[in-house]
Amino acid sequence: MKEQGTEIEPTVRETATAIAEMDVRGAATIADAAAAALAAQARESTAETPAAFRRQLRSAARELYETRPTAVSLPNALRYVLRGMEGSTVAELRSATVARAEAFRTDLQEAQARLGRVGSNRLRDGDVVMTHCHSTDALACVETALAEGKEIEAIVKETRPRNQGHITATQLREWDVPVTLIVDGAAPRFLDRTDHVLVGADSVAADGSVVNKIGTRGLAIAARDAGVPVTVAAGTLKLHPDTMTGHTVEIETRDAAEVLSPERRTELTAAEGDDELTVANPAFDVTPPRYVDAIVTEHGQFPPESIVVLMRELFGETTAEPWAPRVDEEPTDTTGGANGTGAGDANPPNPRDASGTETGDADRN
Ligand code: RUB
Repeated sequence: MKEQGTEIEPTVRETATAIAEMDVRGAATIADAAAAALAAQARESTAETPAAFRRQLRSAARELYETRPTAVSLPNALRYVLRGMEGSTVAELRSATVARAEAFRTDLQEAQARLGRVGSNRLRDGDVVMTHCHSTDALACVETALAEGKEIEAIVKETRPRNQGHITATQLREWDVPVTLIVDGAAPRFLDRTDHVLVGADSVAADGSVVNKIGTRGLAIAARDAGVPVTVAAGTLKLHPDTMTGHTVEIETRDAAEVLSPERRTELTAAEGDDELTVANPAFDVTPPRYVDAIVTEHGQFPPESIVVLMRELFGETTAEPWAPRVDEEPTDTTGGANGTGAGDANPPNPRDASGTETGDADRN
């Protein structure tokens, strides 16, 4: 059933729920799912006018956008797809939007394969990599190295509270990589037999700061102390255009129950309803560029401090919320809905070509 008034297709709502509840997770996978959901919205829309069609697509984009705040791949994907929403009839708009979403998804896959080849160059036969969380970009580097005949071993941090390290361990075992699974606190102890720390990113700021799963920063600092290089595998979809104009990256805070179940909380505290035991559950942290050796993208590898050069090359002059109408777009309607007003033209941030503008910094959480 469609919800009255919004005309958002059920597929979009299902995808939004899956992202919010982390059934779909990881920056690249979220972007892919969001593009697929916009394609579904375009295909299934019963809009009778171009204005109604555009309004629905923007509402769908907003619904998807509001699921999780930290991975910039999500707004980047939405903006890219909406920018391809061109045409003067509903049929034209529909086919252009679907084609754009499909192109995005194909490009994303190709970009990850290219990134994997770049990242694999950093790995030698016999290397031991330490991973944190589950990153498809990081794993693409390992996959290519294996395909090139290199033997790779992995030390996999479990990554509390949601243990995404288990997903990484499963994938690596499918590829027959020897895996040692460790609790997060054991990482420094295992760094003396690690050749590379290899992690992904949810967002990369213009100053080269890397926003990734909570615990990445501590791992990178420990790795620097141990003399182990830190490689961040992050396709250009993870470059955060707004940080070029000084915006910070919002760090998602998740439910306390992920860390401490209500039952366990009751066991820990004598008093019923004791609110002096506070649980903090930030899902991501920011690793300053000085702890990162290289950011590996599908366009090559970069010292973090120079990622801004790539961002300037890829992005345009301004960005806008993904649902903002483009300046060259004819006015659609004035009846509300989710279409923004008067915002600038946002060039498309996708693995092939992207959008944005000057230096900034990520949140220092
Ligand atoms: C996932 C996470 C991953 C990045 C990169 O966090 O931090 O390292 O998203 O993943 P969560 P990828 O599980 O909370 O979404 O390389 O697959 O884009």
